[in-house]
Amino acid sequence: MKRVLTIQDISCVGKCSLTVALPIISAMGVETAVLPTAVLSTHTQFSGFTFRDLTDDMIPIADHWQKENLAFDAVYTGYLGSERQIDIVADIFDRFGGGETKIVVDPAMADNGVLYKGFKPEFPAAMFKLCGKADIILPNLTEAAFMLGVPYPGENYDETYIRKMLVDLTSSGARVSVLTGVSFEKEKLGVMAYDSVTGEYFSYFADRLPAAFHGTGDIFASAFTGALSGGMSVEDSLKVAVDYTVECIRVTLESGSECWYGVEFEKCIPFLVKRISG
Ligand code: PXL
Repeated sequence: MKRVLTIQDISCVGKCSLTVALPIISAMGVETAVLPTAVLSTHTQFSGFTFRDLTDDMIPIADHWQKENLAFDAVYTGYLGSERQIDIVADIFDRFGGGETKIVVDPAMADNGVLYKGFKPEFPAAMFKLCGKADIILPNLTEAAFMLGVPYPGENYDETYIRKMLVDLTSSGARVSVLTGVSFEKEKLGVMAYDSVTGEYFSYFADRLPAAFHGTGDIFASAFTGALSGGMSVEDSLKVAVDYTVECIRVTLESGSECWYGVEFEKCIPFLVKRISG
């Protein structure tokens, strides 16, 4: 059985990070080991959340795994709370990466042109350095702009701009860069990717639905990692992740839930399982 290690926080309520990665990757038939970086009462879009930092536990946990000779088919990181955590994660990549192990970094730290609450302006540069250790990185346009030190383009970009951004993202050292939330036509939304070894671009779009929900980046990255570590190509894994994310948004829109809370990804797990076995 394939085994993924995912390193991110537990936001107890709020459908993101580990509460999304665990069920989604497990449902895809891949064992999901976790390294929780912090426990928050909710994600940081709520006000008044509690925050228990677990940074000091990360190295002893990794030490134990090494003693036990544990290995992972993929290591996938999401939201990380501090530059110190980034340094520890870089060390964990060195210890458990290499060989066939795929490293996936979702630099979850910003959206809609702004950094999430609590991140200092220096944080994106540290995250960009971590991206250099990854096989595949999955930023949205906001995260990419922050890491490259360029203005957030909003919706004012074309394919040439995105291609350049993708190439610039691989200057970190990451082999494959993927930009999420890309749109070249009003009715379509999807992803574009660049493989710096083959020089090839890849894109995949779905119909744009009339709402944006919090947490869809984590759903996308989790489905992508589950598909990839299950043996699919990067391109097929991106298609699975786009299709699943769109299905989650469609079902949530139908049920009339609030956009800020998150999508009803649980209802769409049967779709995901069928999608990867079809
Ligand atoms: O990736 C979303 C996310 C994860 N974890 C925490 C967050 C957020 C987004 O706001 O606050 C703690």
